[in-house]
Amino acid sequence: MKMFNFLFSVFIFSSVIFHANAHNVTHDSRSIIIDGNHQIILSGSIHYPRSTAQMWPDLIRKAKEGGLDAVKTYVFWNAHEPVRRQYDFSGNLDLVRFLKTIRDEGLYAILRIGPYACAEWNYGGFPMWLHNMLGVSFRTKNDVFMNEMKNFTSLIVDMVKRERLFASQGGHIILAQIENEYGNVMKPYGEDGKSYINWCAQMADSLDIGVPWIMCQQAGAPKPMLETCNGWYCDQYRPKDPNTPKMWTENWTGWFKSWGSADPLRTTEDLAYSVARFFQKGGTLQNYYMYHGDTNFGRTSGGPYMTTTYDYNAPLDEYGNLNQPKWGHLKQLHNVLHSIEYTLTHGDVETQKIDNSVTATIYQTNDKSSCFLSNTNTTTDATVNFGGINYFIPAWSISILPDCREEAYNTAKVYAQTWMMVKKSNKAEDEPSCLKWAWRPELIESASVQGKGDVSVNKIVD
Ligand SMILES: *[C@@H]1O[C@H](CO)[C@@H](O)[C@H](O)[C@H]1NC(C)=O
Ligand SMILES: *[C@@H]1O[C@H](CO)[C@@H](O)[C@H](O)[C@H]1NC(C)=O
Ligand SMILES: *[C@@H]1O[C@H](CO)[C@@H](O)[C@H](O)[C@H]1NC(C)=O
Ligand SMILES: *[C@H]1O[C@H](CO)[C@@H](O)[C@H](O)[C@H]1NC(C)=O
Repeated sequence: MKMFNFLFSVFIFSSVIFHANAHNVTHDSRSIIIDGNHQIILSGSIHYPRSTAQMWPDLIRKAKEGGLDAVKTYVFWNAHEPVRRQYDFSGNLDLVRFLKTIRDEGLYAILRIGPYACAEWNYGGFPMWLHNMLGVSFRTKNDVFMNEMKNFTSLIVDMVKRERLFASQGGHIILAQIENEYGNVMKPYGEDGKSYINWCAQMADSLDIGVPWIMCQQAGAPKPMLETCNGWYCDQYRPKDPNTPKMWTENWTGWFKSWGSADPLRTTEDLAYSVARFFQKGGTLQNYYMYHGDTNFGRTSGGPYMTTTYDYNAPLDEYGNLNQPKWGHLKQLHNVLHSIEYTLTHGDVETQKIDNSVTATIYQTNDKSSCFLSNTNTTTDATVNFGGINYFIPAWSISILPDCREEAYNTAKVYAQTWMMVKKSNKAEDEPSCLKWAWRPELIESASVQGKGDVSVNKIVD
C-alpha cells in the first residue's frame, strides 16, 4: 500500500508538470491538431454515474490499453441539480474526479455538457423542477429554458475551468459539446428552433473554453460549432462545411436492452468494419457509444421499459470485464490505425475499383503510402490482385495494408482471444456475505408532475 501511494504521488506530480502548459487544439478538414500534431482520435463513451468511482481507474486503464485516445461522457443535469440550485457532485456524480481520473490515466476527455443528454437517461437529463417552471418550453427560443440551460452550462464550465482541465489551460479536455442531436428534432420548432440553436452556439462560444465545441447531428451547425455524425455507419457522412473534419460521435457498439427483449448484440466483425470504413473514407474522430455501458442505478433509467443493465454489448461489459473478442479485435484495429496516422492526415487520397465489390483506397505522401481494401459485398468473399499480390478479402470486410503491401489487419479475421460468459442462476450460498441492503433519502422536490401534489404510496410507482 505504501509503495502504491508513493508511485501514485510520483505520478500525480509528473502529471502536474506535464500538464502545466496550455495546449492548442484546432482542426483542419482531415485532423484534430493538438500543439501542431495532426491526429486522428479514437474515443469511447463511459458515463460516470453508471459505474462507481472505485471502478473508474480500472475502466479507463482498460480503455487506454484497448488503444483509445479519449474518453467521452455526457453530463447529467437532473442528477447534479435534483432541486433547483441544490447540487450533488458526490460519489459517482463526482464529475471532476472522473475527469481527473481520465487525465491521470493519460487520455484526453470529451465533455458533452448538453445539457440535454437523451442517453436512455431518465427524462433525457432534464430535472423535474424545470418541467414544473411556469412558462417553460424545452429546447426552443424560450427565456425560462434558456436561462436555466445557461445557468447549468456555466456552472459546469466554471467548475472545470477552476480545476484547469480544458486543454487550453493545460488540461486534457480537447472538445466540448453543446445540445445533442437537435438537428433530428429541429424542424417542427420552425424559426424558433433556428434562433435557439444559434443562441446555443453563441452562448457556448461566450463561455470561452479555448477548445472547439461540437454539435452532433446538426448539419451546417452555426459557427464556430463543429458538426458531427451519430449512427450505425457514418462512412457516407460529409460535414456541410468542407473545413470541418469528419467526426463520428456515436458509433453504436450494440444497443440498450428493454424489458422482455433479447440481449442486443452487434458482431465484433461488423463494428470493426464500420470503424475501418469510416477511416478509409477520410474519418478523423470516431467514438464508441458505449465503450463501457454499465448500469442504470436507482431511477436513472429513461425511455420506455429500459432495463437496469446498460451493458450495450460494449467492449467492456457491465462489470468492467473485457468483452472478448470485441475488445481485443478493436485494440488491434486501433494500433494499426495509429500506425498510419501520418498518411491518413496528410496523404493524397486515391480510390481504385478493383472489381464489382472491392475498392482500394490509397493514402499517399511523398515517402509513404497506406492502403485499405474493402469488400462491401455482404455475402461473397473475394480474392483480388493488388499491386501484384493476391489478397483474400471476406465478404463485408476491410483489409488495412500500412505499407500498401502487407495486410496488417482484416476486420473479419478475428485473432483476439474469445470467451463466453455464462449467466448462472443466483444460488443463495454463492452470494457474498458482505452484501447488505441499505437505503438513503432521495433529494427530490416532488416526484410528481405539477398540479398533482406529493404522492405517498405503498407500491411500485410506474
Ligand atoms: C494553434 O494552432 C493553429 C494550427 O496549427 C495555428 O494556426 C495557431 O497559430 C496556433 N495558435 C497558437 C496560439 O499557438
Ligand atoms: C445561476 O442562478 C443563480 C440564481 O438563481 C445565480 O445566483 C447564479 O450565479 C447563477 N449561476 C451561474 C453560473 O450563472
Ligand atoms: C455480391 O456478389 C454476388 C456474387 O458475385 C452478386 O450476385 C451480388 O449481386 C453481389 N451483391 C452486391 C450487393 O453487390
Ligand atoms: C456504425 O457501424 C456500423 C457497422 O459498420 C454501421 O452499419 C453504422 O452505420 C455505423 N454508424 C454510423 C453512424 O455510421
